[in-house]
This record gives sequence, structure tokens and C-alpha cells, in this order.
Amino acid sequence: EADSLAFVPEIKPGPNIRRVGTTVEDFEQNLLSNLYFQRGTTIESASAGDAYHTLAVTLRDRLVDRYARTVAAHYETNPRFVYYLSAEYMLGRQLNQNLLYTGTEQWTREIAEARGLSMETLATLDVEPGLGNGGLGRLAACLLDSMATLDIPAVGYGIRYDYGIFKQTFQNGEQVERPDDWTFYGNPWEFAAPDDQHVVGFYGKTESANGDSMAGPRRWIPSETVRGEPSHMLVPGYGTQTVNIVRLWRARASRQSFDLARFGAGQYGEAVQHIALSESISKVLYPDDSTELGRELRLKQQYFLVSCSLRDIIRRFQFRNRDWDAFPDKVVIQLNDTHPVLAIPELMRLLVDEHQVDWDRAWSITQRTFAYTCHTLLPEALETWPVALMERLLPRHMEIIYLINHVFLRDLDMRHPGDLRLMRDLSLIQEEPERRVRMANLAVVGSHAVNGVAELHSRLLAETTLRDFASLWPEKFHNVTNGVTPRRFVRLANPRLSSLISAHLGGDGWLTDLDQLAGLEAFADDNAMRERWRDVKRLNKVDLAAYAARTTGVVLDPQAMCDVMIKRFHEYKRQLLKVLHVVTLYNRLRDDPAATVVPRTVVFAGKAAPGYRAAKLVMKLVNAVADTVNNDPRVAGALRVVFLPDYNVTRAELIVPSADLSEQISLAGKEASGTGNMKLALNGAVTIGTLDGANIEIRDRVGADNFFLFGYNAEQAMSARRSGYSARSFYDQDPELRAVLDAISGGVFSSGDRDAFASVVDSVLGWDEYLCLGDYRSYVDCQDTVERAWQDRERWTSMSIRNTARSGFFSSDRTVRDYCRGIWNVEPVRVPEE
Ligand code: C3B
Repeated sequence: EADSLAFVPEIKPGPNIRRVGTTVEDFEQNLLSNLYFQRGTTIESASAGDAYHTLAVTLRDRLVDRYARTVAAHYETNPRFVYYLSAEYMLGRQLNQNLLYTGTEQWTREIAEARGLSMETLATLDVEPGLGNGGLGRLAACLLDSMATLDIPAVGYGIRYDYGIFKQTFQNGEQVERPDDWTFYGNPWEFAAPDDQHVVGFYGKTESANGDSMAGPRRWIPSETVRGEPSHMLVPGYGTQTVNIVRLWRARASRQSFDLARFGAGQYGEAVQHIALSESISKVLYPDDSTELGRELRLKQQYFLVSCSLRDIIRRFQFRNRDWDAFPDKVVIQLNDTHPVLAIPELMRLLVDEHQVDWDRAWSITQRTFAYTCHTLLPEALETWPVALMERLLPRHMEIIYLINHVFLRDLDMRHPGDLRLMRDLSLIQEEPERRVRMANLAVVGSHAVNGVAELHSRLLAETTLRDFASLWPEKFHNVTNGVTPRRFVRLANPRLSSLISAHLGGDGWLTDLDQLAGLEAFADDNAMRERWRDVKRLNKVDLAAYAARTTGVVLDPQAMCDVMIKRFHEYKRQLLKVLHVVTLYNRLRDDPAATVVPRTVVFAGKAAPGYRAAKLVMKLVNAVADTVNNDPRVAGALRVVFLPDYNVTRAELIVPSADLSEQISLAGKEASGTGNMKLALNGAVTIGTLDGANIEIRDRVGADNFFLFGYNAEQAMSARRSGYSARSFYDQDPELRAVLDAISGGVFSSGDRDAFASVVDSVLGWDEYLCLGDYRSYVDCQDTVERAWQDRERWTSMSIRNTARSGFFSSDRTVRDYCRGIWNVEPVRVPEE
């Protein structure tokens, strides 16, 4: 039904596209007019909510103006577009970003304050869309920001979940998950586009359309359909006119779904049952992080995203183009991990079945169109789906996957005749213990480029996880090291540091050319600069302390070293190793209250997947240790531990600027890249870390003298495991470690309850999958080195300045340039001012 709707044409160039004025008077007029016409109220009776909403739409108007010019420029140029497909986006709050990007920060402040409204109040009304879990979702948002900033024509596609990542609270130290109804008061930043709906099918059967070959066109007759309704949010570039969009799909039942008769009969639940079922597809973000999850609804979500987005991409292509062979010249689709990989068979289906392109030509178009980013090394995180489920839910796609596999394995057999081991490992179908489709294999076979997200990760992918593919097609494999946007994570998160940097670099050019931070190097040993640098840190810590006191009641000392571990809870990230260190410090202080130690505040934040029991128990242990430590007068003044609940982008923006020490302590070979490590280094935190993910590249750049290294490297970790690693031997040989584990299992942090954390202790004393005990001594000794370094205040500050000065490489602008050159082959399109 929706397919018959005429699509609203793209905005085309025309006279007078500019519609907003350029003066503060214009701006104030726009605000008053929006308050009156959009909100239906007057300045005398406006609430804070009215003010927030009005400001938001007024900023949005300014971006629309740029967006219209962007679309017009794109229409004229007909460039190659980047389409970023991602199941997750963690966009962060929009208000302060859009104030900065439209250059209206100062005006707004003046206008608001003249009316007794604080900017801080307005900011708290701005709700963060938490449509992601962790690093992968935030990376997607950073790349969108950088693409717009670099004038790259791009659209991000995703799902508009009704409920984003759960809100985290604690009860008895345990994580409690509450729904995140993020649009409860509406979302002023988005535009609904109900005219651009697509119908998405599921289940049903296939039949021949002409002839009987699976490779020829076939007809899929789905037995269930839902509609995908898009809305988009604007993605402005910084310091440029380009405004791109992120288009998010929401599932809607068809119009006939409401059962009026049943409703009339008083069966209210049954009357809306069909609607509820259809709309469940975009109801909630799956809050699992990097472990595979075998749920039918999740697969439906993935196909829903892919199907709507591809139809939209084809529609956009057809505005200016006719010839299918030109498709890869106009379209590159970047697959953010395996979640959107069904796009590969879906494009084949659309080309072959709906647009009568023959199989070989369609396959060549498909391969040239797609590129795939892998974000993990953990084998359990590589998605596979049961063949039986796929056959039922997506029968035509399963036929297409079989055929892709058939051709692929035939070619493989020609290159490596009779190599059954290779065929079995590379096949798109896993046979044992159950037949499943391997999404990563499908992604590699169907793409022209595959990349990891840090040098080590890309190397290990090619040597281990995707080794046989890498020897088959070495030219397909790339590295693109992740990055973060300095606009959000330095300028917006840390205005004090930003002013200081701009004052020393003679302007804010560094915000779009982060290598300019190298200019700070000249001030690293300058006493006046170091003094001011410390002032910034201290004031940021005062802000953090105020927040911590307000939300948790824990009082922090802004003079203490601020030691932060902020990231998802996962065993491989080793929050447990950090706890072992905290308990070590606690034991030392209890044994000798007179010991001179460096006062430290340890800040934890992060969520765990709701079903991830081991991670949740570590989280409970963190809270238990925090409670005990903070209530023990013997250690007051020396050690504080705080767990800030509900970590999200907004909280990161608060914590990152106050960090002195950045904990990046995953077992080497497990963390694909990390991006928190980059945000922290850019804000002058010094890293204590393993040689894992992008830590290696951070250390290479900031210099070994300005980085605290410990632990196994990836090779040593693998060989320790192979040569009969014994966690128990570390316990037996190290009295300090023994005391730590004995304290935990002895009930010191659980009011004498010896069972509370027994399984944590048993699991590290037993198999210790992530070698926590093997790295313990090296870690604790390294922390002692950190304390000695901290005591030399001037030297520490120089280290901190050098971390910032040398981290320009970690801008997501550089990441996007790498994608543009190495993988996308796209050119910027400048959008004129008028
Ligand atoms: C993460 C990885 O765990 C990080 O190392 C990496 O920096 C980011 O992706 C971005 O590349 N990741 C995630 O957040 N979710 C997954 N499912 C897989 C990886």
C-alpha cells in the first residue's frame, strides 16, 4: 500500500533557498515567532519546557537552511554517496552541539539570561538519544560528525528504537535496568517523513517468476508485512555549510491492523494485538554488547533496517541515474559490523528479482558497492544465524545466500582444488553442531573492502579470525584506526581546556585540524602553562565532585588523582583487575595507616548486558568495595571509590575532562581498538594500559615516557594460554595478591558473607580466561610507578600536556579521510553559503 505513494521529490536548487537571517535580532525574532506559532504560547506564560523546545526548533531551522542548500548542491553534483548502515548510533545530546555549530551560543546565552533562564537548565531538558550500546554506536556518531565536517555526501541509516539503552540504577549494589523512554516529551530534533515509507516482508514462500533457476528472477510472497516509517535528524558539519542526515526507521503496522469490531466488543487488548506485534520490531535496542544473541526478533530488526535503507538508497540513486552499472560509482555502503550484513543478499534480491538485472552483473555491482568494518576479535561475537530460522523468516534471502555460496565455493575449489578444510572454514554455512549462516563470511565475500579498527586489530584479524580470507584476497584487507570527534569530546565537553588550547595556539583552527595540537608541545615545560593546565583539571574535578555528591552522596577530593575506568562491563576489559588493585591499596592502608600514599579517587562507570551474569557480579563487587572503602575512616583522605550510574555520552562528557589517569587494561589481543582511550588522552589523561587495540598507537605517539605500560602483549597472552597457564601459581607465589583474594572471598566486602563473591574468586583462581592474575603483579607495580610520577607535579603536568599535544591523530576527521582514500573513493562537495 505504501509503495504506491508518490515519493516527495528531493529538494532541488532554486532561488531564495536561504530563509533565516544572520543577526541576533533575526534570531530573537525567530525564537519569539516559534514560541508563538510552534508552541502556541507567549513569553509571559512559557515554561522551561516551552523555552527548550522553542530554542531547539529555532536551531533546527538554521540547520534546515543549510540542509536545503546541501541537498541542492548534492543534486547538482550527483556525487558518490557514503551510506553508513548501523544498528546503533549514540548521538549524545543535541542542544549544545547545535548551538556551537550554528554559532548562536553567545546570542542564546544573552537572550536566555536576560529572561532569567540558565543555559544549564535548558541543557538538562535535552534528552540524549541512547540508540546504541557502547563504542560501536558512538563511533558511528563520530564518523557522521566528521563526514559532515569534511563535506562528504553521506547518509546514516539506523533504527529509531522506541526504547534506547536501558537506564542503569543500583539496588544493593546490583544493576537494575529501567526502560529509556527517550521521546516521552517529544524529540524536537527530528523530522518525520511518513511519505517515504517502505513495506518490508517476512516469512512466506518463493516461486519462479520465469524459468526455474534460483539465479533468475523469483517472486517472494511474504506472509507478513510491516511498514518502515523514516524520520531523520540533521547532522551538521562544524565550520562548514554541509548538513547531512541520519535516517532512522520505525516499524508501523498497516492501516487495517486495528480491529474495530473487537474493540467494540470490549476486547481492547486483542483489538491492538496485531499493531503491537508489528511495531515490536523497533520497540527496543538489544542491550547486548559484542556477544551473539540468537533471537528471531533481532533478526527481524536487522532485516527491517536493511530492507528500508536499501530501498531508500535505490530511490535516491534513481533521482539522477538510470544505468545499474553506475550504481557502485554513486553508492558505497559501509556495513558497521555484521548487524546490517543482510544488505548483501537484499541488494541481490532487489536487483535480480525486482529490477531484472542478471545474476553475474548484480553480483559485480553488489561486491563493488559494499565495504565491511569488523569491530571484534572475540569469536563469540561473530554473528551466525540458524539456517532453519533464515529459511522460515527470509526464504528468498536464504536461496540467494546458497547461490552466492555455491559460486564462491566453486571458484575456491578452482584456486585450491580439493582443500576441504578451507572450504569448510570459509563456507558461508557452518555445518556443525547446527547449520548456521556465518554473517562475517557473507560480509567478506560480498564486499570489496574489509577493515579492522586499529593496527593490531587489523593485523590479528588477518592472522587469526579471518586468516584464510586474508590469504585469499589480501588486497581486500585494510586498517582504519578509529578516532573521536574533537568538537564534542574536547570543545563541548571541556570548554576550559579548549580556551586554554586556543589561547596558546592563537585560535581554534585545531578543532578541524587536530594535528595543530602539536603546537602545545612548546609549552609542555612552561611553568605558567602548567599552572593553568592544572587549574583547568582542578576546576573540572570540582564539577565532577559536585555531580558525584549530588547523585551518589560520595564526597570527592578535587586534589586527589582522578583515576577513571569508564566503559561497558565485560570480562575481557578486566574491571576485575582494577578492583584487585583497589583492594590492594585498601589493604596497604589498613595495614599501615601512616603509609604515605597518593590520594586517589577511583571512578567507575559502565553498563553490563542484562543477561551477563559474570560481568554483573563484578559490578556488584565494585559497589561493595566502594561502600567498604568509603565508610572506613582509616582510609579517608587517601582512597575514595565511586561508581557513577547510568554511563552514557553525557556522562562521558562530564567524566573525561576531569581524568588524570585513564585505565585501558584489557587483556592484550581482545580490545579491537577502544575509543574512550582516545577521548581521555586528548583531554590530558595519562594512560595506564596494555599493548592492546589503539593503546599501542597512542603510546607510539605520546611516547613511552608519557604512558604507563604493563602486562602481557598479545603474543605472550596467547602463548601463556597455550603453555598451561596456571592462575593458582600466581596466588601461591604473591602474598599481596593472596591477601586481596582472601579478603574478597573472606567476606570483607560483603559483611562477612563468604558466598557473595565466591564465583568471581573461583573463576579467576580456576581458568582465569582473561589472565587477570597473570597480569596482576605487573599492573600493581606499574600503579606504584604512577604514584611516584604523580608526586612530581610539574613532571606529571608535562606528561599530561604531551598527551594532548600528541594525540591529534585520533581525530575522527583523520579516520574519515582514511576511509575516503583507502576504501570509499569519495570526494567532498562544497556547499555554497548562499
Ligand atoms: C567496540 C569494540 O569493543 C571497541 O574496541 C571499538 O573501539 C569499538 O567497537 C568501535 O570500533 N564494539 C562494540 O562496541 N560493540 C560490538 N558489538 C563490537 C565491538
